Amino acid sequence: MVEIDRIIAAIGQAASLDELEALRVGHLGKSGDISALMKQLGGMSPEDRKTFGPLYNGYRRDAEVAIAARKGALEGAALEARLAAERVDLTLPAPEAPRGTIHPVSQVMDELAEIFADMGFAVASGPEIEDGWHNFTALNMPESHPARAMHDTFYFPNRNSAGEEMLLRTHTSPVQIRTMLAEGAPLRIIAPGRVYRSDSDATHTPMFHQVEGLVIDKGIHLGHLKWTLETFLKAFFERDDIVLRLRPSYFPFTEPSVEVDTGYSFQGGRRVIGGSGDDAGHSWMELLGSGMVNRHVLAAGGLDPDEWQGFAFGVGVDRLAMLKYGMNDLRAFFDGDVRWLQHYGFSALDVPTLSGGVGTPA
Ligand code: 2NM
Repeated sequence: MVEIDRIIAAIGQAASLDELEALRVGHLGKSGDISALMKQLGGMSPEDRKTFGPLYNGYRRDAEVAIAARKGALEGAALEARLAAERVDLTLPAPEAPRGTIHPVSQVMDELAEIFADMGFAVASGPEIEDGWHNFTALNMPESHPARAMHDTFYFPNRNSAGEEMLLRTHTSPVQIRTMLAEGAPLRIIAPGRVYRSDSDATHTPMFHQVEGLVIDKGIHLGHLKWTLETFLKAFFERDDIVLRLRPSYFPFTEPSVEVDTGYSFQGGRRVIGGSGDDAGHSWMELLGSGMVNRHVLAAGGLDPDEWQGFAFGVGVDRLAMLKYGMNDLRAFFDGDVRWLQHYGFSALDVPTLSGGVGTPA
């Protein structure tokens, strides 16, 4: 026999959520006494069921309502108790300074975004898992192109639904293709990000960071490219005596292509950018690749090459960081050693701005 009034009273006096849950299981759980009554209904005569059905369903509903009410009351009381116990003393001294630092790669990427924003460039991004069309074909590297093999690409075992081979992007250029297709021209973007090549020694890691830039407009020529790179490097290295040397080169995606060298000298055992490479005590160092965007690439980006011209460039972010901040081993960038991060990291509060200076070590 179920005494519903006693059950309801016990629920109303449950002292904790655990105790309440035990009561719920005991009455409404699979082998609970109210559940047992419900099961009896199936074997009853129609007349009995008419009498006991509403009665037992009433028991169940009353128990459920009582449990919900008690649960709300217990939870409310627990919250009240916590609010009464917890205190924030706003007069306490500030905690010890945060230990985390901004990684030099993040710092340099922030600096690049700031410098190029000042010249009207937006930051574009795209997927690190790419298809062969965006990473190669659209960049004037068809399936047979030797550069496709030269890139030491990480391929996925399966092709996508369009039959394209899938890979980890070997450069950020597919972002430029995607941006041309999505936004059209004119365009001024930089695409910073992770890129992947199967390569590993003191100066190469299988993942590294690149920033590429793309300008598309009418009447763009190599002079615009040289001015842009000179202005960028002066702002980045924070000195006016940056001298560039443009050498003819070859990239599938640009025509003509130029390799950009900067003058540097050794000071205190490390390379310092500045001066002409032909000055006494100076040499030239290869720093960037660039050129006028090949008309096949513009066409792949959905643009009419007879109407629009563009220049593009690419440079390693990790290498820029090493040159500016004096690290000598690229591999340490990705070891996650907190001592290295303490030494080379930046304060999160030291945001690069053109007015305040881009990149003063913490
Ligand atoms: C480089 C060197 C030369 C480049 C080309 C393009 C695109 F997609 F617009 F055609 N983006 N980046 C480029 C050109 C990159 O890296 C060494």
